[in-house]
Amino acid sequence: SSVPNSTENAATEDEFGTGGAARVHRLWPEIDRICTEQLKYARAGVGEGGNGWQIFVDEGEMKMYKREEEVNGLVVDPLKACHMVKGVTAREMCHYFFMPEYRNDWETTLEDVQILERISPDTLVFLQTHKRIWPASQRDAMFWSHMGKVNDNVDADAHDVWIVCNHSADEKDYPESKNSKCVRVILTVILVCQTYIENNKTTNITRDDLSCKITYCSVVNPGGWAPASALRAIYKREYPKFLKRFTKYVIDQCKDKPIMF
Ligand code: 16C
Repeated sequence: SSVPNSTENAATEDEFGTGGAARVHRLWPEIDRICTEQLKYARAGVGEGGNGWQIFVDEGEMKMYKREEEVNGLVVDPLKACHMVKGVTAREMCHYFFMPEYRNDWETTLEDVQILERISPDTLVFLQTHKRIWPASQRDAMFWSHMGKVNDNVDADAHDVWIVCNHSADEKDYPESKNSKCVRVILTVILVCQTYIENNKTTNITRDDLSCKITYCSVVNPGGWAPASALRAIYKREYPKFLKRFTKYVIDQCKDKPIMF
């Protein structure tokens, strides 16, 4: 375009495919920066053990890696998971991960979900209360969530790339989110999905031609005391359970619906 900085151009050529509404919000510079940073982090490989990633789940296409890290005595182990599923697109995966109406169907650790702000159709602020794990205090999480299409042409072999990025929001921006019975976790999560089409077909594409490559990265700081060994045992059980349940859910939801690119 000859007007690279116009609002109209921003709305159509944004790197994450976002419309104008989110772009004028006070949180947009942070959302844009964290999404770019997390996408780069998700794309970086796990190396051959040289950079600290240790595999802890190896079940066919699904692999999960962790790095053991602690901050002020709290376990904050970063996680990176890779998976490949058939029959769905990147956009479909991200749609079911992002949209609040489906969350209770696949997320098993939730007690309550509230939407604190609708910044735009693809950018929401959530307050979630999670199930309590005895003997630790109950946790909640307050985070913005952004879904977008990636248009940076880095993954040239993929048909398309979509992301959802969730990142803790600042309590001072949402003081009403305070709930005295919960300890607040601090989280950064990205789901990156790439669609692949068998033989690069362009016509008569059916679900049998589709594969979706998934990269999911998360760092969760428990925010307050939780026993390290229990916490590691919990996430080793909960992350594989989440990824299997979520991907099966999306496949089931999509199988009789038209393909959404
Ligand atoms: O990314 C996922 N879900 C998204 C949409 O909900 C979003 C949520 C992230 C939740 C982060 C965890 C919050 C703490 C949960 C407390 C654990 C309850 C377990 C109850 C078991 C009966 O990005 C999918 C998230 C998959 C969650 C895996 C669980 C990770 C546990 C990490 C340990 C947290 C500290 C707990 C301290 C007691």
